[in-house]
Amino acid sequence: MNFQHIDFRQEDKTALVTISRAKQLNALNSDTISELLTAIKHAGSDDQIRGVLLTGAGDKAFAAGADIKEFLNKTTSQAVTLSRNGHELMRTIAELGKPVVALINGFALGGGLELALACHIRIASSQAKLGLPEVSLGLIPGYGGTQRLTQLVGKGKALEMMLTGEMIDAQDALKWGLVNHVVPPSDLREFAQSLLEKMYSRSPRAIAQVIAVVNAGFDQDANGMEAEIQSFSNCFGSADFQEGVSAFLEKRKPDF
Ligand code: DAK
Repeated sequence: MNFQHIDFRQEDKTALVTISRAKQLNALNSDTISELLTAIKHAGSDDQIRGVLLTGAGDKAFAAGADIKEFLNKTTSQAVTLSRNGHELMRTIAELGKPVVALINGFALGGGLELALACHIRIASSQAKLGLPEVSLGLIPGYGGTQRLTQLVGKGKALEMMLTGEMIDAQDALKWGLVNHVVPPSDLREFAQSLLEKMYSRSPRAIAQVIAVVNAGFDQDANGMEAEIQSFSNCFGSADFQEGVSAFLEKRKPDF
């Protein structure tokens, strides 16, 4: 797939999506958001792809936020379109039935951190710096950050980050539960890929169901426990369940 602001590469079962605006610290302008949305939707609909790695080009930034320079030229109606696309991107990632892993290779600030928060798993390089500095621009996080950060780290730490606008380092992010793992910068890709490989050996159908049911628990219009009951029972009719149980009984690895 050809894009101007991102790089999309499929390597075996993995889609590697890289925001490629390194000079602007991978700041998210509206075209980048549209391209990311197209790429993620494609990854979701292509059966050959079983997982997504999302990162930023260069060694300095994952994404240093929404493109502040673009804010100045936007009319109100353009801002509405930007807002809708951004929200759709975050929702599409969060609801994708395949694992999406953010490789936080540097600054993840503002909308950039919100993008990482929408992913299912976050792996940070030991050099990464994370923050929601919107209050210093007279803004608040607008791509779900107020909610998703609070879900991950709890109200106290989330408020501290959002009210001070200060960055935290990767070790604090790990301690607070904001990232799953911290690794040396050179190990980021390999570590994330090995995590994905474990998931590829499991039932893709069950993986999609886990993501959906966990999300249901955070959706005020849904009932997470009821979603689990439905989803769990639906697994019994699936070919993946037949294969998983047969493989166990036949003492072999399942072939999903
Ligand atoms: N936007 C545009 N350009 C950016 C940028 C950004 N967010 N961050 C960095 N750059 C550009 C710099 O302007 C500079 O470009 P030139 O001057 O060379 O042309 C280049 O990237 C390198 O940056 P620095 O020279 O500043 O690099 P340093 O190492 O000195 O500093 C830094 C790195 C990350 C500390 C610094 O660049 C910085 O503070 N960046 C801004 C961080 C920030 O405030 N991010 C935005 C947060 S607000 C919405 C929903 C959500 C949002 C918006 C709308 N709706 C619902 C509509 C989200 C808002 C945000 O993300």
